[in-house]
Amino acid sequence: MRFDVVSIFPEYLAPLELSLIGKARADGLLELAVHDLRSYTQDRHRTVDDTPYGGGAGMVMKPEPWAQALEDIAAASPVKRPVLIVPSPAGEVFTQKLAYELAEEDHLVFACGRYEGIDERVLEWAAEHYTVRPVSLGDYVLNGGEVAVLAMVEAIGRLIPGVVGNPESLVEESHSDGLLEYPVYTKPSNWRDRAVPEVLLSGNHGKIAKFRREHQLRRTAARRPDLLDTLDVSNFSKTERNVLWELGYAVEQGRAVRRTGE
Ligand code: JDH
Repeated sequence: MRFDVVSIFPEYLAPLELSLIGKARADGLLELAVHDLRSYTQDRHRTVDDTPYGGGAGMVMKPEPWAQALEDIAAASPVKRPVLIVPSPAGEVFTQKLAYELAEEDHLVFACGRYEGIDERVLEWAAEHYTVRPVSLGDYVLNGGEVAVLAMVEAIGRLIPGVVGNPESLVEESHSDGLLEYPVYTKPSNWRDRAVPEVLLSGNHGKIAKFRREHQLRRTAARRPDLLDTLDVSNFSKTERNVLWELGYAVEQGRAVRRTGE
């Protein structure tokens, strides 16, 4: 897999050289290049922004340096139509599902905007060479695309075979069931007067699985009730349904529905 990142702050992407992704690069599992957008400018001031047509606060990124950068990168692509990811507060939300989808690609190019974003015509024009995907990291406002790219490259990169040390953890993840994780513990078994839940020391694997499942459901109901609303619970066991009931949910037509007054 090849990654190219274009940014006016290439130093911002330095963490990609470290840890998991840096190791995968060193092992030849993925290639990554960071490009300074200013190196594609033609004027002596290396200008990348200008005032917005229609008025308003802030500046907009000029199209010409972007076209030059994206043209050069597309020309050097190992594939016919690379995917251009454009981080944007107005993009589709980046999810684990999208990470899996993008991990199948051979070439991903990331265009990091700053200021109020990139002139919209760049995205229209880029569709001639790329599959263009405006993507948002989530519903909050960042100052530019760089932080989003750090998160996306890490989430996608770790799905490439060989990048994550223990492939079992990936298999477990891909079977993850739309619920939050159960809590985890390690030694010492007593720490500052807090004991690890006894069942986890019992060696009874049936009871341990039941305990973990119950806590997944509890956490999800408390922190992410939105996940329960869309979950298919038609295959839930009697025990799982009982936990849901205690959390205030009934099962109706394969869905968990909040119990009201009676
Ligand atoms: C790329 C520039 C800064 C800030 C306008 C938008 C009111 C526009 N999840 C994510 N949040 N933010 C980004 C992101 C931000 C970026 C760029 C990605 C390039 N910026 C910027 C504010 C606005 N603002 C929100 N509206 C409610 C108007 C750009 C991101 C990702 N991925």
